[in-house]
Amino acid sequence: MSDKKTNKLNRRTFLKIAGAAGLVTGAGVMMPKDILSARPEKGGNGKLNFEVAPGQLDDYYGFWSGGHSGEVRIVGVPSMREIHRIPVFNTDVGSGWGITNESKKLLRGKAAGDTHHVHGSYVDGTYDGKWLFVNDKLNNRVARIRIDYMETDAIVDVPNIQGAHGLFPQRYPKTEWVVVNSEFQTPVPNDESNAKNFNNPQEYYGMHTIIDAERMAVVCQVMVDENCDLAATDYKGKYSMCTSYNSEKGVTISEMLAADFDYLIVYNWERIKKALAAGKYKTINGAKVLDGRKGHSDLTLRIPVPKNPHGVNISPDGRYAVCCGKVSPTVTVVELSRLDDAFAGKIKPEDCIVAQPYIGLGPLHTTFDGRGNAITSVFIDSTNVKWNIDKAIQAEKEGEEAKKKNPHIVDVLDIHYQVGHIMATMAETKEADGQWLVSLNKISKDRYINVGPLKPENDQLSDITGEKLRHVHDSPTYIEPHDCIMVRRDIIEPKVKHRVEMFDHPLAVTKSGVERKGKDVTIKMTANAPLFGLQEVKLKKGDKVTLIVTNHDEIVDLSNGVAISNYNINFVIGPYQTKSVTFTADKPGVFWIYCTNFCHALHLEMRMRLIVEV
Ligand code: CUK
Ligand code: CA
Repeated sequence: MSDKKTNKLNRRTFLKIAGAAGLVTGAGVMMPKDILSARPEKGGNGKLNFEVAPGQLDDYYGFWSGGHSGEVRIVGVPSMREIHRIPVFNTDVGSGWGITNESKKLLRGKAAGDTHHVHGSYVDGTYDGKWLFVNDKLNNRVARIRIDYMETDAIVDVPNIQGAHGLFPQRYPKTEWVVVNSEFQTPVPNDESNAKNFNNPQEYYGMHTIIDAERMAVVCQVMVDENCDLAATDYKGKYSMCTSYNSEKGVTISEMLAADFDYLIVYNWERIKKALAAGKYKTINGAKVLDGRKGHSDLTLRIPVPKNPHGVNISPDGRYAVCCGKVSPTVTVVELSRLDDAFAGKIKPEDCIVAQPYIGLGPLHTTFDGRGNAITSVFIDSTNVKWNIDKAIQAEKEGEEAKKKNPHIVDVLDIHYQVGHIMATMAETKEADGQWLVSLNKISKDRYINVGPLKPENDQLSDITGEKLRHVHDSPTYIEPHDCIMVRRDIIEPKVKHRVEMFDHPLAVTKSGVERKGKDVTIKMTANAPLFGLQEVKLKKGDKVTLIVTNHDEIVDLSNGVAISNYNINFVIGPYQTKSVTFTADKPGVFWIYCTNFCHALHLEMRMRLIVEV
């Protein structure tokens, strides 16, 4: 199908669904003339080169979520080369994640996940290069990745929620808290003790959960009537916020689309801390649950926004929250300095809104170039729309006539096709540098050679240094990044180690040997290419075996793989790293343990026998 046809189809379906609920023309939703007719001509004045020659390094570390692959990826920007994968909520036989004892301890039996939002830890409004945090929408968890090893080092289960979605770390003064939202409302608690409410959606609630970044434990949850979709924190450490598209408490699409307005909900951290200190919470499934429901508390502020909003992003100067309308073709600009007065009751919540410019059909997410411009992804139109924040605010002041001319629109870039998140380099920090933009497009269709029914996603790179957005590169990606951040290399690279500290692992092996206590056998083994520390190990059928291996090779990049034939065991260990597995020797016979990760001219000879005697 041609792109035109697909876009039309998408537009039609959208209008049908939206129209059925009587929405698009509803109050508060403008439909000015299609701005695309006034589209500035193609081509930009940016001059950046995306090509990175052999031996040259990228300027940015891109951290991509992997969607329902459950992982996080490292992509070099601007080359868009996928450099590494960090397993998080998935099983990854390449590294042994989900197979080793160390990873199983974190996964606790759940080696599937759905990562959407990956963000870095902050100090004073910019990345400190210490941690990444990522949500698991499937099993309602938050994981932390330590950047020095680029490995997941903690996973916290979040109780009382489903659809753990928007996630954002505290930006100022540093990341002590991380917030995560529940996109799906559920009964609270959601178990047999509350069975009377299973069929009563009016008693389903959303949660804005606060997690302690250091301890990776739930600090508290703020319960609201609405669902909590995307998340953001301000640059002052005072507020976090979420968009909500289901203020209706609907359980069907048309119910969720019934109202003309939903909300941007703002959470007041000072009041949350006071409420916690005053014991104003109920403990439910181990979490302190505060009441943030409408009319029940002063912890929350609801700013009405049209209609089923999606992304909320904060401008790098910390002044504005930009909230995308999704079903409304507008974005809503909220001035954050007005929140204090709104919480104090001096102004109405809607008085925090300073502009509501037209963007296009299906605005989803916004990013920033650090020069006063915002760029918004528009799903139905398949465009990235660059617009000027000050001009939008100015036109709003001047009134409807000024607004109709759409003076805020700077450029409209066609993308291929159906964009979700977009992100500019450093855009979620006060150091937004307006160099590159990545458009994470959901549908690649005819953009690559045909690989069957499941096509890759298409990540498009644009040079945004000029007035116009200049699309320069396409890059296919495996299932299914939703969001990414791009961090300057000088922030990350000095923090990343070439080898782990050997004794970070309490079981690091310095001397190979076998210990037996009844049926419990511990095999301790070194690996040093091309030799395992043992030539053979004899077991009895039924032994419960723990194999611990430490890689003693000090050469950078020299990893050893440890695989046990027919025992479904396979993991890799980097220099000085230790990993372990536990299994039952239930099959008698001779089984070769071999190195999977090519390590030496005698790599193929790097193997030993596991003899399981009857
Ligand atoms: S969501 Cu996927 S495109 Cu999970 Cu951030 Cu908007
Ligand atoms: Ca709604």
